[in-house]
Amino acid sequence: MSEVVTYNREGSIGVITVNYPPVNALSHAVRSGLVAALEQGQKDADAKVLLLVCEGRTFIAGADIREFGKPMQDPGLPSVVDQYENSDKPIIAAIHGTALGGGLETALGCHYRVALSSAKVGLPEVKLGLLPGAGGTQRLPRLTGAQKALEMITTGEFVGAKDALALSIVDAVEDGSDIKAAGLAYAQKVADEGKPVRRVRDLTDKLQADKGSDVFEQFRAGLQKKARGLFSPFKCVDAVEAAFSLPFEDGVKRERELFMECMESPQRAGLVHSFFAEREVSKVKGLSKDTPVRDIRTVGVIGAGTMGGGIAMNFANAGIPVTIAEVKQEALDKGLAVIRRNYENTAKKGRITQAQVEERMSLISGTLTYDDFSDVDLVIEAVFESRDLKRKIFGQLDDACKPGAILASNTSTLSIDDIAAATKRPQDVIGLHFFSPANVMKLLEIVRGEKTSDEVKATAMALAKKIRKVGVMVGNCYGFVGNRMLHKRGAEAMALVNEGASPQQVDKVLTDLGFPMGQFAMSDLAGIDIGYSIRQERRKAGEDVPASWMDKLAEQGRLGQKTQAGVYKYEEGNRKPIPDPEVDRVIAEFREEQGIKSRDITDQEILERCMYVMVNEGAKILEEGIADRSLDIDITWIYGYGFPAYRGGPMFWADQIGLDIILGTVEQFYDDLGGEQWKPAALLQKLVSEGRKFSDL
Ligand code: T1G
Repeated sequence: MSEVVTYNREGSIGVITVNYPPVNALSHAVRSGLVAALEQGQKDADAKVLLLVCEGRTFIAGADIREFGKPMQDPGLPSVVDQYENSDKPIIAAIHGTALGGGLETALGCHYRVALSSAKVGLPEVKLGLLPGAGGTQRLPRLTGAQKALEMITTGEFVGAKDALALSIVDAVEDGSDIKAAGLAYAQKVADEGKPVRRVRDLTDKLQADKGSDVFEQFRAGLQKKARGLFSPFKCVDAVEAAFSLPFEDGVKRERELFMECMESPQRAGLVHSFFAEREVSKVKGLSKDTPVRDIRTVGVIGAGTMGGGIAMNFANAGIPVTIAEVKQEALDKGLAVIRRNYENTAKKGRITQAQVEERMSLISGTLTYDDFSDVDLVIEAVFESRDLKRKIFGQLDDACKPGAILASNTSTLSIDDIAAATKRPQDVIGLHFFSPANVMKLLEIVRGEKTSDEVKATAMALAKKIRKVGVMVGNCYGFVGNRMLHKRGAEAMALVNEGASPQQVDKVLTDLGFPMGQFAMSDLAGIDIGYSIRQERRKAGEDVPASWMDKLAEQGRLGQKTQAGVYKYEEGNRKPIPDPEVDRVIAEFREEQGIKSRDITDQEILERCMYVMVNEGAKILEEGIADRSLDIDITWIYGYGFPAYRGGPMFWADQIGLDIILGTVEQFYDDLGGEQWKPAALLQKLVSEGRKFSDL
């Protein structure tokens, strides 16, 4: 008897129980156990109906993703689902938690479904680059019709129990939290009423209603924009369409063909890597589940500007009271007004209610003195990038805040160790680098200082989860992980334009790769003056930072979107970047001044120079221990800069290309172009010589 799936009878109800923590995923053991338990139930003459229920926090949450890419072992899930559907005794699935993917498909193979009101169901395979591969694309539309099935399957969004009831995905919803009691009661009702076996595959009325409609063409057209560059959403539509054009058996065959196409696509590999990497990043080297974590009940933020305001919103959203400190009442009032306006705009879009706007605003207060921080558990400094100012503030906070309060900086380029040295509590100092807009972007780079304690690191990681950020622990160096690699890409992009490419050609190569924005459109969004002042600061510090045509734009006051002109021009109230002949003139003038003879540059060269320089820098970041694993770099880029998750992040993407190819190209550029950024990373050379990948580290 399987120990992950058991069978026992309660009265006239045969109970099949799955118990495979953490989420009852359909591993080989679970699939085999389900078949064995079903056979027992079939043979049990005293069992009139069968009940499928799960222990732990959720009903089956899908196929076991850890088995992907390995040889599939029988029984495959489709055959398990078919065996349940072909049972001659009615089977009831009792759903709690999240019935997802193969979990929902298994429930759809049962004859009735009862769910707790807190439960959710969904077919999120598309988020892994797949499609429901155990009959979901054929059974779901038989219950919901084409439109809703297409929406659920191409977005992977979950549906709450009450909506699932309205869509006939479940047959009953029960309040309370005892799923077994709810399941037994419903099963008893089915037995008492002599309800028949009702196979979803035999339901056809919803199919008739949509037969011949153009819903599929309409959906494909809509996906062109929403699913730009993606593979599986379009296969999802093909599979659901088969339910309306083929008999069930043929439809399931068509689904299987399409599923295998998705399973073999590189996008599935990238998305599955991203799925696990997002969970692995929270497991930080040197920390464990036993590392103590401090309770963060109240927070202070210094600076009510764009970053400070956005940061404060994250805490209000999580129900944590936050006080913003400014030097002038006018700046404070302006900052609070911007926060309110952001919430009002979100409410206008229907994403939050007006009551939530007021509730969150009530959690945000302002002050002109650090005396109000005497009892806060955490302060996050978010003033502009001046070393002296930050050090002064941290000295003052050290005096104003209680012992044990954590002092964090949102700095994006300055040294956390240098800032910590301005206090007598370096063990309580850490970097919390938010990405703009801070209340939207999910990435939080958590920058450990030399002296930052494990308790403070663990507290920061736990806090990231609480404010719904993806926290990545990184070391302290110029630009940490994300910006350090971004600066290399930016320098290459500017050099490519110096040499003959246009900004829009460079940007298109990056958006074709899957980034939401190109390098220069992103500079315009952030403000060209930011890069300009960083380059000026580094020149002042004596670094050899080459002159740039972008300096000229900044000096002409073309700062980007905020001045309706930067690398691109912008029409009033429109963020769409428009190439500007004036910029072409500035670039041509700059080339002439510098004696540069421009040349045609291929898209491939742009791709290699912008992306391989990042991979090479990422290898150096790993060598230096600034990132512990290549997946930390992947997640930083996916959640901080929009690197397409279906490519798995820059290091996973490099693995797929082949590190030998990357290294050969880096060496060639080092010969041709020179520059520290093209010096091949020793780790890259080592991995190639050993035939290993970044993901092997
Ligand atoms: N397989 C293996 N492990 C899984 C898993 C899965 N499907 N889902 C979660 N885990 C692990 C996860 O790695 C973590 O492990 C722990 O469970 C808790 O997860 C044929 C082919 C269920 C909503 O896509 O959306 O079915 O880090 O931190 O925030 O058509 O996990 O503790 O070691 O995310 O409470 C379809 C994916 C698969 C669901 C819970 N199913 N999972 O969220 O916890 S494809 C999915 C989730 C499929 C069929 C096809 C979430 C969750 P560890 P967690 P959570």
